[in-house]
Amino acid sequence: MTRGAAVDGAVTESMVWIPGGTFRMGADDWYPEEAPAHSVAVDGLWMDRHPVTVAEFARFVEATGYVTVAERDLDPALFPLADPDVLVPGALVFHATAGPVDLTDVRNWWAYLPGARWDRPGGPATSATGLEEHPVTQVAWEDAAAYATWAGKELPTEAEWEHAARGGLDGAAYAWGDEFAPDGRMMANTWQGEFPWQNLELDGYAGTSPVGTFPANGYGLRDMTGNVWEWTADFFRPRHAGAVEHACCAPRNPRVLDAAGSHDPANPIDLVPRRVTKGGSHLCAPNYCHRYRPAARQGEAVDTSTGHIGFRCIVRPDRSTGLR
Ligand SMILES: [Cu+2]
Repeated sequence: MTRGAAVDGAVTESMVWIPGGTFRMGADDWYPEEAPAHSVAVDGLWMDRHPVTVAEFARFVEATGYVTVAERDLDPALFPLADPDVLVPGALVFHATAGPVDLTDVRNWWAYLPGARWDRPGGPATSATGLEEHPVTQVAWEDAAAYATWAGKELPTEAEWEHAARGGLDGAAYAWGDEFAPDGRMMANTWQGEFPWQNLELDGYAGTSPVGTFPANGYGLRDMTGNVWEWTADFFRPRHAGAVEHACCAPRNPRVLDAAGSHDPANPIDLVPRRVTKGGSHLCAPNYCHRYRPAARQGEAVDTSTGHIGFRCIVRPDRSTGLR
């Protein structure tokens, strides 16, 4: 296909062409959910240069009247053990602690704040004024998918996202190579210092940052690492499917469409399926979560809205010519 053929409708200057190819997906030397590393082939596609911003999401809400998951009442059937009185609209907001805490209990730094939502991401007393060029947060998976549909786009699969994040540096630990801060330069918005109490802000930001603040990867994409985790289309599995070691037989455009098996085994009463998020966030720190890498992945309940998850969209060339 040619670039020109696809540049109409939803595909604009805000997107970049990601060439297709075969790459090593996953990693064997980090967290178990990233293994096994295996060859995967994906087709070329158009991808948003940066995560969807607050300003972009505001245009969507203004045009459609869309109400995000964090603004809706919660379904008691999904929370059988919860007191219905506490099932009020809201979202998860991070708060730094005064000192070191038990890192196995996320409740030490996450609080469910009634009234927190995409345009009040820090809680009801906050606003998104001044954050217009930051990634939108407090969006559940359904919100991301609804935005994508409105924009004439889609959410990427995990394989598409990871291939794009690598920027052509096949097998590198980071999106820019194997060194975290080459020549001392911070390449992404992550957490430096001891999470969750000591944020040294060597990268200049305690929270999210305006999209495009940090260098682009090899494909011209910004913020594929850090700033916010990004929703993908795939349901989560605790490991990648087994490796096929011959390039001839690498899975092509794999996707995980089955919600069964995506649930958190540590939380058997949780009936909400999980989708894959990618890229790590401004809260990823070496002492807690070294996930500011293309191979890193987390399963997130689809109804979760937090201050460190956003998304970006893609357009596949087979669809792009018919878009308005
Ligand atoms: Cu992390």
